[in-house]
Amino acid sequence: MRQSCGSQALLENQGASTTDEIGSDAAGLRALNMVSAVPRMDWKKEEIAAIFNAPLLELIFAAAKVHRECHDSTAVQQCTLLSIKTGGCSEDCSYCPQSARYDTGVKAEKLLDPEAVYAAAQCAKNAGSTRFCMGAAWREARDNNQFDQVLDIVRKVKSLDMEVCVTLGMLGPDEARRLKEAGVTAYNHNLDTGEEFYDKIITTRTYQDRLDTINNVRDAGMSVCCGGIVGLGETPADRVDLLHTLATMREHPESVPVNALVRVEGTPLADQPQVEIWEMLRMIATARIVMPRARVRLSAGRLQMSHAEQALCFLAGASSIFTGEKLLTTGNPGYDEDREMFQILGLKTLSTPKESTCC
Ligand code: SAM
Ligand code: DTB
Ligand code: SF4
Repeated sequence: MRQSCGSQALLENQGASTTDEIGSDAAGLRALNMVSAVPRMDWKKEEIAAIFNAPLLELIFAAAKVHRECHDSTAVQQCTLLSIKTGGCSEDCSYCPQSARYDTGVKAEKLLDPEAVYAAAQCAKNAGSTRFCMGAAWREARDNNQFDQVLDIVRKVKSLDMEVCVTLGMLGPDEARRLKEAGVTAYNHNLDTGEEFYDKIITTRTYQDRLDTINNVRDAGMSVCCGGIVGLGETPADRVDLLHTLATMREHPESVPVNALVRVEGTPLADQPQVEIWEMLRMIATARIVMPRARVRLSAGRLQMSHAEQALCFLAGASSIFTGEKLLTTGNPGYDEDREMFQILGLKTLSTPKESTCC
């Protein structure tokens, strides 16, 4: 009698047939059996749904295999965030403490001066960060004096020889070109959630606006950092929608932040239930499988996770984190705590982008 092993055995034990329903364990196991580390942009939504809904430990195992084929799984990039222009934002993103429409206690501040930003970036570099990401609570970047100041800041931070990322809201082609010329490596602009659910969360800009910005970023030659948030009240199908949009872009984003909603008092989403680790793991593992070369970033929400939970996220394919005591306005584990976690887990800091042995 033929011996079968691994998920093939599981499949056979379940008597899987080609008529299995999408979302069944058998369909999931079959989808995992077909996974490869070669990037594809022709994913069908049903294929991603089957992977996303596969038995969790098998999903993590499949993602871990892809991760090891495409990346050095012992290296995790540290990326440090700084809010260079905090609060007072005109937009109505329901999760965001920086919207002027919600009473969250976050005050509108002026753009930081280049010296202060440079000092923070230097500090981040000394602590092991190789990427510095600067955020502004703006609807969009406009051709004005404030934007010129951001360009000065970018030039200064670039001199530290770090990857420079900015997230300034919507971006037109000219502003994108000028950011690239000033030395920006990557632009972060999230889709946040699936297209169908999107208008329950934000009404002041459309999904298409976001896609247009991402295209402008790519056309200007910057790398695209684009992901979303888990825990907004979306269904698993909405999460699959988001992953499908990302994984069928003409090029996969170079980095994919997966945020767990940070529930902030005063925002419309303050009373959402806490995101469960299992939900984050499904999202990270599926992102790893459908976008094998991307840096999948375990982003907001780490303060609520134990080291053991974060270890599972790294196993499932997360290859980057935000470091430092603050994200933009909310808390994050400090450098010392992360250093301890890296030591326990045998992880090292990704020292240069080249160290990621992409297939
Ligand atoms: N204003 C710019 C924009 O919206 O693109 C840049 C900054 S904005 C704060 C960047 C991203 O942070 C958002 O798109 C969202 O994905 C994430 N974010 C904001 N508030 C969050 C929260 N409370 N929990 C999790 N992620 C959040
Ligand atoms: C991303 O996807 N997450 C980061 C970064 N990109 C800009 C922001 C998280 C913000 C969490 C809420 C706050 O600290 O204000
Ligand atoms: Fe403004 Fe960005 Fe917050 Fe939306 S996510 S309210 S655009 S700062």
